[in-house]
Amino acid sequence: MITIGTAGHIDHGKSSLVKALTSIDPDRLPEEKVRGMTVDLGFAWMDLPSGEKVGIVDVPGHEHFVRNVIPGMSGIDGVILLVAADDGWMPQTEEHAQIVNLLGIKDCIVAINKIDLVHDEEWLQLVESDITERLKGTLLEGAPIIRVSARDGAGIDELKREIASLVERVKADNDIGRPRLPVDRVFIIKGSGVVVTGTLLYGALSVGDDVSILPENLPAHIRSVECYKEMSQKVEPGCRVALNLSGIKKEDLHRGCVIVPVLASKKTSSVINAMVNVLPSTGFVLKNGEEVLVYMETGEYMCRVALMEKKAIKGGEQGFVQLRLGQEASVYIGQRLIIRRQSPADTIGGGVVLDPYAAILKQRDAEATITWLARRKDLGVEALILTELEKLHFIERKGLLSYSAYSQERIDTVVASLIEKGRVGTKGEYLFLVKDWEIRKDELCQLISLEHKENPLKRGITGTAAQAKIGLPREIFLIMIEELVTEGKVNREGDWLALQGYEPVLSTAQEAAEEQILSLFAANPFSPPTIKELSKEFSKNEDVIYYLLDKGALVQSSEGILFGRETYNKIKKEVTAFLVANGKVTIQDMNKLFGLTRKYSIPVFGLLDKDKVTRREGDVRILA
Ligand SMILES: Nc1nc2c(ncn2[C@@H]2O[C@H](COP(=O)(O)OP(=O)(O)OP(=O)(O)O)[C@@H](O)[C@H]2O)c(=O)[nH]1
Ligand SMILES: [Mg+2]
Repeated sequence: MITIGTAGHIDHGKSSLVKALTSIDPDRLPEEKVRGMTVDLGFAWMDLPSGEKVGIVDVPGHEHFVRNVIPGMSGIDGVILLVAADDGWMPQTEEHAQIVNLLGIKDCIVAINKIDLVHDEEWLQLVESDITERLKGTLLEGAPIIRVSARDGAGIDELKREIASLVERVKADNDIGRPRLPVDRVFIIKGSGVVVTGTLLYGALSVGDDVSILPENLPAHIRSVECYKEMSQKVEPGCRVALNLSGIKKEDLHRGCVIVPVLASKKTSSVINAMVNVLPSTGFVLKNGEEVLVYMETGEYMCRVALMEKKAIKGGEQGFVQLRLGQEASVYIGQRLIIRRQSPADTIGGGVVLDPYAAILKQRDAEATITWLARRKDLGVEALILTELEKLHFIERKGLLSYSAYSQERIDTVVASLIEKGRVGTKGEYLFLVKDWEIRKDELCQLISLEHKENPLKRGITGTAAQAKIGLPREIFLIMIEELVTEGKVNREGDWLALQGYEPVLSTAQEAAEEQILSLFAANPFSPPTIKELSKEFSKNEDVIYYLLDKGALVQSSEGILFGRETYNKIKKEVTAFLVANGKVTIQDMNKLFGLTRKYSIPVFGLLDKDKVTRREGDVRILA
């Protein structure tokens, strides 16, 4: 299914032509009827001889309402550009044609309307050649030109035939399984509730689907679906649709919302890198820091522009920019955008999103970012995959480029060929660049080595700390460690990671401190110090205390009391024997057995409980 739109200057007969084609008056607002002028989008549809239906979006021609034109053109595949025979090409003919071109709308028919008013063939030919000339160099170049009269019906059949062949031409496979409905209208129908309309893109939606409303990410449920006034179970992309939603209030919906299936992946962004073209005709120069209005699909966003390459982009030039939106938006790679300024209110350019989830640009990264974006410029799927992996390093297969206009199958096919070519690797659920794998493994070894250097008395680094520092997904981190262990590069003990063969090295002073500490514990086995006291006493060699704890030569209770390992093992052994013989052990028993005061018995019980030797029962301990 496809939807087409009208375009053209005010009063050139767009709405009249839609009515002549479809018998539906697209001007639905009372204000529009009174003023005889379209203010907001109108919708109609017609049947083709093939039986297929074509949706038509009618746009306003008045220069004040250009901001309503762009949402209407979002998602349409073809356009009828109207030029009144008596007026010829006018300012909004120009502006609309530019928008059509910037949005990359595939196909166009030019209709010269009101031919009933002009009987001068020479004049008509002049109008025609003017149009032909003006469309040169745009996507609209070479579009068929049909003479019509919406008033007396002349040429309407020919126009219908031309629309039918446009539909044939653009009929593309626009179902990539990633449905999104940019909302252009929200209203309430008595008895049914909230209804939203829009041109459905990229995938089908069905009755019963759970959806998210972006950018707010609110949940809703599709209660019923209508396509050209007919109820249906499922609607195909390209179609004008009306969805009746439950679970959401009208106030939470607005033009600019996007309805998508409930997904786990990224949904919105406010920092976008794009390629933009500045229109030659406006005399406008896009400067760094400029505040502009950006239109994407049916949304309008205040936005600040950061230029990457040069100080300014002049009319007729293009360049990479970063767009910082004033609010979150649902954006995908390849999405078209229009740029307008507020005063004077005119269209100054447009572009295409190359990275919807960009990091705030730092000047020192500009050059690398430009090179990276340049590789994406043509939006080829292979280049997108490679650049995406370069940026994110490790990506879960099912999430790769989920915010693009490529289907999962297409991406999978190209990934498979990249794996075959040895450029992309895969482990677990993840994909990565083959060259990245060894680099990251080296980085991991360097990280451990750095830890050895900074804390030579420590056993190494814990896996948790290493993973956080290196920033790898857990699954990949574990696979990488496993590989390093197998290769004999890393030694793993519990959660501790060390380079193979690493032994903590003590200086002479540290060795002396170690000896003093251990003899202190040997001298007072059952009235040992707390870690605080010990740290105070050995303040110059605090790390030796941690080294002894790491090594297991000292044991620390949760209260901070330290015991020598041998003493603790002796207590453990004797308490176990005592329990076997007596069934329970009390604080008094601990005093009798080891001369431990209450201050020490309670921490010892804590340690024994933790080691699953004992278990608390009232005031006594029993065997665990
Ligand atoms: N004589 C003649 N008048 C026409 C024709 N088509 C439209 N008109 C008249 O032109 C005026 C404007 O027509 P609309 O269809 O409202 O024009 P529009 O392009 O939709 O105008 P906006 O939506 O405001 O941009 C109306 O008075 C129409 O009756 C035509 O083919 N011949
Ligand atoms: Mg109109």
